[in-house]
Amino acid sequence: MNPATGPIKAWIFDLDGVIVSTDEYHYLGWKRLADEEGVDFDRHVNERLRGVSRMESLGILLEKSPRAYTSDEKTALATRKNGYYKELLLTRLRPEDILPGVLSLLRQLRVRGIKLAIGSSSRNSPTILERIGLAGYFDAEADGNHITRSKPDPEVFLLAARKLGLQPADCLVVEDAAAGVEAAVAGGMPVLAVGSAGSDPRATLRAADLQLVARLF
Ligand code: B16
Ligand code: MG
Repeated sequence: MNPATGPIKAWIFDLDGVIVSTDEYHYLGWKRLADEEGVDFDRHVNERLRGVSRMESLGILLEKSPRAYTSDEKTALATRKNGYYKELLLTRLRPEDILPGVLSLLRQLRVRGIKLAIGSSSRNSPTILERIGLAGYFDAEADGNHITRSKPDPEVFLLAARKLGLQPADCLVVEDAAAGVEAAVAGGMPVLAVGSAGSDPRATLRAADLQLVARLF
């Protein structure tokens, strides 16, 4: 059977903005850094950071910086923001923060024998899964610690498929970011776009949120 027309055998979930709203904590961390450095930063610019790596996010934030930074200074800035972000993860993040519909959807997919994986750009992915009570839940995890090229490169999703032992075309990616939708398409994978990417024309399927998707089962 042509894998591109065969049944979907796995769902690969982006983490931030799909499983849990850590995107708000990223925003607060970057906003604190930007304010301290005197850089204009708002939620509109923050939308461009969805799904892209920590250093690429910093590069976008510094586009409006009044001064230039050396490479060492940039590394220090990214480390500082990550400290602010981790502080929020460790003090605020709870299992109750899992987005509506997610647990119901995961359970229903499991019952149907569908494999489940994480495909996230975040190096904090293991901490986040631990905090929300989903450590060890997924059949495979691929995150920012395992890759060299961030979304929109497909590396993280291709790695997740490989860890599952499946062809990319047999895995449905679930994404909330334009960079993630682009990555899935580049990897030859069907993609369900939700949330901020919910109207992305490149997506195979689109939905406002996973609560709606869970109700389809
Ligand atoms: P970290 P995802 C991404 O997670 C975030 O959307 C993005 O805003 C962040 O810059 C990136 O992870 C790296 O995160 O600084 O924790 O390594 O959406 O791919 O799950
Ligand atoms: Mg995301």
